[in-house]
Amino acid sequence: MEDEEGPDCGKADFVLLDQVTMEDFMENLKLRFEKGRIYTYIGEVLVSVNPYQELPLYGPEAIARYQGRELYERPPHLYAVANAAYRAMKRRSRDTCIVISGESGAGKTEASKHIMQYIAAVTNPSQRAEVERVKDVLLKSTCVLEAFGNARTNRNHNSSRFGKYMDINFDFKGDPVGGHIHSYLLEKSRVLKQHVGERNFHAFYQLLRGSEDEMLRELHLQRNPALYNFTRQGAGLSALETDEKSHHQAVTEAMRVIGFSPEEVGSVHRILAAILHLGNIEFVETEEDTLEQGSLAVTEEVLVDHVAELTATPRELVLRCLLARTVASGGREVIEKGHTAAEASYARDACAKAVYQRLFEWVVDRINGVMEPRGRDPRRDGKDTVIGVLDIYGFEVFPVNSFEQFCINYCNEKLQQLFIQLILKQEQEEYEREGITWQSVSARAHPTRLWAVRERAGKQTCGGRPGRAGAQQGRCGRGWLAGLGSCLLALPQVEYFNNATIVELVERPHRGILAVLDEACSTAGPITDRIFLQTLDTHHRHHPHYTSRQLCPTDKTMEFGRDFRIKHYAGDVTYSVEGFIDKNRDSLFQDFKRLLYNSTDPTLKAMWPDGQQDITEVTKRPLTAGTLFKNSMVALVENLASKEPFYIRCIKPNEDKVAARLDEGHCRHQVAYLGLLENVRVRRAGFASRQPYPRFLLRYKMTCEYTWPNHLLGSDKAAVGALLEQHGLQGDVAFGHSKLFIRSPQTLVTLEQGRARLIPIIVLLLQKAWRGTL
Ligand code: AD9
Ligand code: MG
Repeated sequence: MEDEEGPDCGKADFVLLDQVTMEDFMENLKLRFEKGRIYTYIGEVLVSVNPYQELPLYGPEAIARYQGRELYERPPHLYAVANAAYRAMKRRSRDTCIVISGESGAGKTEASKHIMQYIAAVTNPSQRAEVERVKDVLLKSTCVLEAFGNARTNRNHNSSRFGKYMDINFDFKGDPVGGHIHSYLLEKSRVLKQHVGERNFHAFYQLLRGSEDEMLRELHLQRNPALYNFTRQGAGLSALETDEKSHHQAVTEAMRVIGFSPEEVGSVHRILAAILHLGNIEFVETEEDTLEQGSLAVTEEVLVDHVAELTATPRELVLRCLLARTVASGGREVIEKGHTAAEASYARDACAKAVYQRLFEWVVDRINGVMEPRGRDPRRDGKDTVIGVLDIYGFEVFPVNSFEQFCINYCNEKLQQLFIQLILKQEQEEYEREGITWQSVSARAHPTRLWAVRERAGKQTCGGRPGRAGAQQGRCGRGWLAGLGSCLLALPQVEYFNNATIVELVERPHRGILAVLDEACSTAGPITDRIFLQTLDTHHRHHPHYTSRQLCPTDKTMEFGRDFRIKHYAGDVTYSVEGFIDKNRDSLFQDFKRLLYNSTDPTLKAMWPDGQQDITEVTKRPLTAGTLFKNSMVALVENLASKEPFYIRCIKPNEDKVAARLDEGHCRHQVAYLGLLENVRVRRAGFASRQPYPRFLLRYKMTCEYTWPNHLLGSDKAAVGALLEQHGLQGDVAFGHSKLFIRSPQTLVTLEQGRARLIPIIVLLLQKAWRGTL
């Protein structure tokens, strides 16, 4: 593959580095980036650096070059990983998944789109109509989800503000026959508030700037986003030069192709408009105290008219929901309690957020309904296999971090755990499949564990003891025939940080941060974020990954009674507890739910099934946002763990989103917290390289008299044995059923050098033969 890339492009696989140090790693990453080689492997893990410019790497021709090839046959690429996941799924009928991780702006969503495009391009050669339909929906769904779930942030102009996991179902022919999207934790607080320079979700601006005049009139909207509280705060309006109108058309067209009816699209637009009007409603305390409304009034009644009209609900009820709430006061008795202005503003905001969230979830459900595999009978059609693609928010640290960052960073801890487990497990499984016995001293000490993993001062080690490898090599080295059987190897230890303790800190029953938060939320009477923080301090005062100003009074970077800090695997993050309880409760007055359930707009009504209940029937406390998120993370990790994983680790080259600039400090940090060096070490500790016998022969057969130009040794495996024996390299390899496992990168280097010496001679001979002068 390096031949194809050109001579000075560095190592296409970090495993081949001479030494595994941060310096060597960065040097290779930088060299490759400068040459436009944004992809590099660590074994089967793909490291990708966002180029922030269009590179000629994608499209039908590039897809054709990767289609059906083995991972290492071509230069590292997303297409190669997509192809490997697809082939693994097809060959072994095993579910696979592609986990894409990295910080905001590192290129995860773009990567997921290239993967989808690859899969769409290489499937359905027979052009079956149903499969084409599914592919269309899969591709078009991205555009719709981005409109509703993405926003401009300071770190990324098209930042996904939700996590996305998409399953694609394949039939026995390997054609996509359906799919399912799971979305995680939409950042709905963005509907109300945006930081300086940021924007609300794209859908609002697309509606305002992209709609025809007549439609805007019908929605009682004006074109200028600066006229609406929810779209003017971040002032990131004019900075974006994209053509909102064409986006609006593209999204509307995508919705049509997916199967949204014109009525549904109309409802979606009306709901967005209603949210914008809702955001402009203000409250004033009045002198008069009317029986219906207490002493509160809205400043612009016409806005209430608009909200009522657009949500197809009675105006008086909308007004009542905004100004008061009904409370069950024991038994079936119900009383109405007027809001203060502050309570009314809070209720309005809660309603706006909830309406947007339900809209987003409805859009996802609607797409899922269309993608559900149709008319499939497992007895007749066989079981579908699945490729899952995970594009989920990366680790986040802002000047002020709240409940959302806490959840996002917890999600990253979970995924990091999975990465540690899977990378080890995957290696183990491949050895088993290939009939190579893995054995290490510590593994025997802990027979229940797949790999030997030992805790040492917060670090863990995997593999056996150094020194045994030499002994094992000796055993393999008695002759290539001896090596053809199973081969015992023990591996040097690789240290890596196991973050299980941080995951525990967050999710442990009763004492974990989420459990303490839930308990605070269920406490009757006034409970403050500050009390929640005090309870955390009591429970975790000795935890090595937890601290607060109370526990560490000299640390002035935290505020008393407001901040706690978690030492995450990716770095320290200080969280402000302000709003934690409220965001975790995530409650909306039942009056709003009932109001919207009773809408005469069937689309809106369908989003509020829980509005059926009367306030007196609402007895059960709904699960909190934190618990729901934790449950969804546990389910996600279980799901991923059941599949064969492929990893894409995305790196953001600089903070300024500029092309062709790789800031070393910025990248080093990402390389460190993504655990990439450990990944290289684990890979090298086992086998640096593995190759199917035919491919190995194809590449190196010219270096051995028994194999060039063709061998007569019965099998490719035997021929590879002869080749290695001739080079005296047989001690450094293990022979699997179908693959050769090469332990040290040096062996590969020796073979490569031998090949490089011979190639000019062979070319010369071929040229002479061609000219007939031989
Ligand atoms: V976030 O967590 O959703 O905020 P992502 O998803 O990691 O983030 P995204 O894929 O949206 O980042 O990439 C950010 C921007 O980088 C894109 O809008 C492109 O302008 C740019 N980008 C990313 N990958 C590529 C690429 N392969 N080629 C060219 C790219 N530009
Ligand atoms: Mg994204």
